[in-house]
Amino acid sequence: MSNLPQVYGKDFSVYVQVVRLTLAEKGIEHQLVEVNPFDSIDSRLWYFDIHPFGRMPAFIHNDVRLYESEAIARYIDEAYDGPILQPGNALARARMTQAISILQSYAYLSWVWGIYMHRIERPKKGLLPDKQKIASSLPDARAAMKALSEMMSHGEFLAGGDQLTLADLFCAPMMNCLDTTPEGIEMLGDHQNMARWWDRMRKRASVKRFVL
Ligand SMILES: N[C@@H](CCC(=O)N[C@@H](CS)C(=O)NCC(=O)O)C(=O)O
Repeated sequence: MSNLPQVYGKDFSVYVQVVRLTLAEKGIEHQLVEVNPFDSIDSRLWYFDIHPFGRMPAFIHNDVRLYESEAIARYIDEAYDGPILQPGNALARARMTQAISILQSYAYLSWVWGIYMHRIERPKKGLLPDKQKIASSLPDARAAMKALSEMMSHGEFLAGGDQLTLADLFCAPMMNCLDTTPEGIEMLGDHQNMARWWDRMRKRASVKRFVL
């Protein structure tokens, strides 16, 4: 039987991608156990024993069981060997946490659900984008982009330094959604350091394998 860490969810989920990126950057292989929270509840009742809210991702390795992507990512970084993905310095670590919080609280809803879903996913299903929803998402979407751009003004990575951190791994999957939309392309045009950051991130093996 495989002793690899198991990540529960679907490959398209940005939060599943965050956990897979974290494992990949640490140099750890894993098994994806497919479960789709958007399927009918009857087909996935078993999963509520693993994740009480039925969302993705969840993580199991030996007797360790976790859910919530930030908790999982921090655990992976601290419990396994490999490159360190959280700054040791208190201020840099707080800035990393601030960036992750911006991404979870403002960027996820506006970039992914407010803009990307309406510009890209709904039209794929033959549905019209809700232009009202896109318009009402733009203030948070732009504010999140500006805040991250300012935080990165002194470094190559989002926590503001020259070290890849979990903040970059939270941002890459969300940016991958946003940059396929006209609104995202315009925002990246206004924040060239974020555009350069995304160009660099897209070249990483982990991002090519689990996000693009
Ligand atoms: N705070 C959770 C968020 C997880 C989350 O919302 N995942 C989405 C997919 S990216 C999901 O499972 N959605 C299913 C639903 O909304 O029912 C985490 O960080 O793990």
